[in-house]
Amino acid sequence: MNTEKRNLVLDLHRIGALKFGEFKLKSGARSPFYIDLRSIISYPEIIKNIVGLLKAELADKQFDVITGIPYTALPLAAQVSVEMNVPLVYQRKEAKAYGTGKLIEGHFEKGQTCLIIDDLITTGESKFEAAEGMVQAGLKVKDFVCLIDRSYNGAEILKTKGYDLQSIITVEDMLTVLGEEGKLDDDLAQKVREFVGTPVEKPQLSFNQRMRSTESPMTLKLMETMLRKQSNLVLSLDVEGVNDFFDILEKTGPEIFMVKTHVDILEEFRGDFVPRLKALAEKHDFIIFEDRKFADIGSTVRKQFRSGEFKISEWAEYVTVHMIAGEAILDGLFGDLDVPRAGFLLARMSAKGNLISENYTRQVLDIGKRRQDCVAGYIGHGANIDDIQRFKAKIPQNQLLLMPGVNLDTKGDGLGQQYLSVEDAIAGGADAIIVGRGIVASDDPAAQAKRYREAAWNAFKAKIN
Ligand code: 5BU
Repeated sequence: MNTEKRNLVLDLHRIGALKFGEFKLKSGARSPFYIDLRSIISYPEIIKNIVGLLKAELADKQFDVITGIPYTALPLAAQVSVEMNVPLVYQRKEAKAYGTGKLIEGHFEKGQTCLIIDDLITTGESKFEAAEGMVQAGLKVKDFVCLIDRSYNGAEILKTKGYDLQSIITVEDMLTVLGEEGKLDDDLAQKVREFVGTPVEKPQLSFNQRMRSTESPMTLKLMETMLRKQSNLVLSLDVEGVNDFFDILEKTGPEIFMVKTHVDILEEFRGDFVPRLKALAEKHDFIIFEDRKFADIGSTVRKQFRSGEFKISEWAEYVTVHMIAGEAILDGLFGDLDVPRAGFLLARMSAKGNLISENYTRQVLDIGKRRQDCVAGYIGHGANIDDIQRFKAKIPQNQLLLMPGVNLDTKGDGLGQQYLSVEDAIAGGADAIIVGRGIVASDDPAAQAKRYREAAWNAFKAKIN
């Protein structure tokens, strides 16, 4: 480690930007150290040193514009921009509500490459969000440079989306320098090493532990049914004919723990539809889930859920909900209802080119986590196992991830649907798979349902044990 880096560690420690002891993190976890670089702007000498280190790191990289993630890294990037004569851009925290409404400030051309500077990397999440904003604005992103890497495997995580990460100093560098200078004792340094050596993801709980930590009866009901039926297969029964509907459901009922309907696809919705559906659900012990994808203001969705021809709330215990209209949709749907009902929030979609962003997904998960009273889990998808795992790590373990867009025999349907294999879906972290045409469009739905159930349940069992 060169003198500049050693000095940086010592300076940061001296000004209290690196602290050791016991700290409670936002997540509730306890950490033996704490890094807060916000105050460095008040120390021009330290900034000068950092900018020198950044310039050395950037010397061999290709980029047309540069940015720093607000707030801490933005003044650093500004200084680097001036000294290296590279234009600066930056991303607003919120899009402007008036004027141009643009998210990125500064002049650039579409197709240019933007290098992103940040102060710290822990999970990589804020890096993905920053990159996404730049990419949406037409810039390319390849390299990230962080001042301090305090992550377990940040570079690997960024690599899952093709980004390269360079860091100026690591936690190990800090421990070495401070140890050598007599500013940190060995025990504390060891605690920090152990802490950082623990992946940021929470330890994976067993399914039983997850059930014990689930307070919502509606989520528990799903988990119990899965275990009782030894199935994590949801049948997506999108057929027009009522006779076909019941014929397939009678044959596949033993294999599934839940049926997902699109009731508005049926050619006729006769008076006996609901009693017949409920009778079959009782006979084969499965749950009824209507994929209505509510998306309007609270007052409207309340009527859509409870009134009209279908009176969905009377027979579907679970429904899907888009969060585009904000949290009040949950009160509209589930408030003042005399039967227990819950929703699955659409956190990610399987459709090609869908407009859901990382940022949107995170906000959906934030709401769902707060509203476990009426949110049983999420509908999600991903490009590959790594991508799904990263998404799954953000979902509370006492809620469920259901994954549509699963097919064992084909990759797509020519209308934008993108399929994953059962193995990839479960390995990524899906708790249950939703399968439609893989079963419904076959000549032998019963045999296909068995095939999907076995593949999904075996993969799931191997994982949860
Ligand atoms: P398929 O026949 O297995 O492609 O049917 C998938 C079902 O899941 C279908 O009912 C869709 O409406 C539903 N779905 C989906 O495919 N992808 C999504 O992102 C969401 C729902 Br949300």
